[in-house]
Amino acid sequence: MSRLVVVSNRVGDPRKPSAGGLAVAVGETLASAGGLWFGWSGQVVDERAPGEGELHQQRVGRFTLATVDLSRQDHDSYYLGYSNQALWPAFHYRLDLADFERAHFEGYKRVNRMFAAKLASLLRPDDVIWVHDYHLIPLAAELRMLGCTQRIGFFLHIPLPPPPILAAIPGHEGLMRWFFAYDVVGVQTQMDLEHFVRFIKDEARARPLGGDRYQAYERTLCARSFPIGIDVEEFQHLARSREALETYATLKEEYAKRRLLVGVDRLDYSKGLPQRFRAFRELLANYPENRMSATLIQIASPTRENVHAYEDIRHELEGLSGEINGNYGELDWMPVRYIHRTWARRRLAGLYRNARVALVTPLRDGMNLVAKEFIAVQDAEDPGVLVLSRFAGAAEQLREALLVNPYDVETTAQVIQRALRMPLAERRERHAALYERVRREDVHAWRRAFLAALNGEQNADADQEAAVGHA
Ligand code: GDG
Repeated sequence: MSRLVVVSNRVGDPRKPSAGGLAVAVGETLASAGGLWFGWSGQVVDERAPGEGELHQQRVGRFTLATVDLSRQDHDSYYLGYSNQALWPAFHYRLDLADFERAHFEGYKRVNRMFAAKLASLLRPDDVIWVHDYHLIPLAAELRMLGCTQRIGFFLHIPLPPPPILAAIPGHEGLMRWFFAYDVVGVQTQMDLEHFVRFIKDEARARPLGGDRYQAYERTLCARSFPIGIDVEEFQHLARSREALETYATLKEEYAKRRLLVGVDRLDYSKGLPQRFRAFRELLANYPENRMSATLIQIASPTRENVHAYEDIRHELEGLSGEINGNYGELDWMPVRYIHRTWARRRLAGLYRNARVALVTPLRDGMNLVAKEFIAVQDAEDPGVLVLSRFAGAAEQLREALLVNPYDVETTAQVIQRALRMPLAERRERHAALYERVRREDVHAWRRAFLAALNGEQNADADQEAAVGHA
């Protein structure tokens, strides 16, 4: 059986409860079948020269974690610079926020080259390599230049914008060549896939070979959508933990007479937080029955704080929550609880379960796992309502949520009002349909489908176990 090699910018120890979706998804496979997980160690070393990094290897159960440190210059150009100030905004349709500085682009290529060199030294001829996300698009091309002929797949966790936006990225022709070094390119949604296919046909003159196969630059790739899911059982297990139950009990008591709305996001401009706060303000202004009652708890966990655009959004949110609380708050009721800290994952589960309404209203999102986590832990007899942006990847699957256009603040407020007033029978019916899909299309189905495609299996159906990484 081939060995699975997973490559992602950050690696995680899947045994830790803080491990996120990817760690859980690939960790389970690696833990049972063995393999290698390769990525950045998370360490930045000031005295190191650009393009150099020390390789660390650690045995974790049956698999190996291999990580590389980054020099300060590499970290700033590859990670903060090109990945998060050029590709992240551009792929989230925000060319206005993108900074295509040449030096950052050079750093991005340099780090991918360095990662490829370190990784190549660890590879075996029959390995199957699964690369994750926008930080590492050139990795396969670099590996190919070193003579690697293994099957290599790429999964993009963020959205793939339409061709005119991609075409605005300087050097986008190079992006195409990088993609064609992979055997499989996976995206989150059908819409992302349509964008990708249009782009490779228009810009790389890719020739369709039938099915989901395309040929260009003397290579053939398979392009397909693989919507990522969550580990439903793992999250339900967290919801039964002591911390989750404590959080649930505390909130239940405190908000006995109120109606709780929740939002949980990394503090990122793609998540539509100012628009969400404005919609909530509109709700209080237009539907006064919600005053002294509706309370929005917004967890906005800090990320990438040293990127300028993130500072602006933080100030905007502090201003908006202060304004709403100032205008509507009473001695014994604060409409917005804005928490700019990371919460324990277990507590999140308790928070979701208390909420009458979840507001998942990104302006653009690859998938959005919070929407699925919320559905997974609702009480089926008395479930909360999901208000979901039509621009989240999750909206392609979660059709029974109340879908909104987050830019349309007034209509979003109307929809939130509808969610708050939704009769029990309708809540149950919608939840049952959503839960069924979240459970069926979970993270394990996602992993199996991707690995089956990467193994070149004809019928890469989610129900089939892949030969590689058979968990
Ligand atoms: C990328 C794509 C795609 C949030 N706050 C806290 C916390 N979280 C957890 C949530 C959830 C995860 O972080 C966020 O996942 P999302 O899917 O919402 O978004 P991104 O982080 O932007 O992830 C996205 C995803 O990749 C997977 O492919 O869906 O579109 O952008 O699990 O619960 N966790 C803890 N404390 C917090 O305060 N512990």
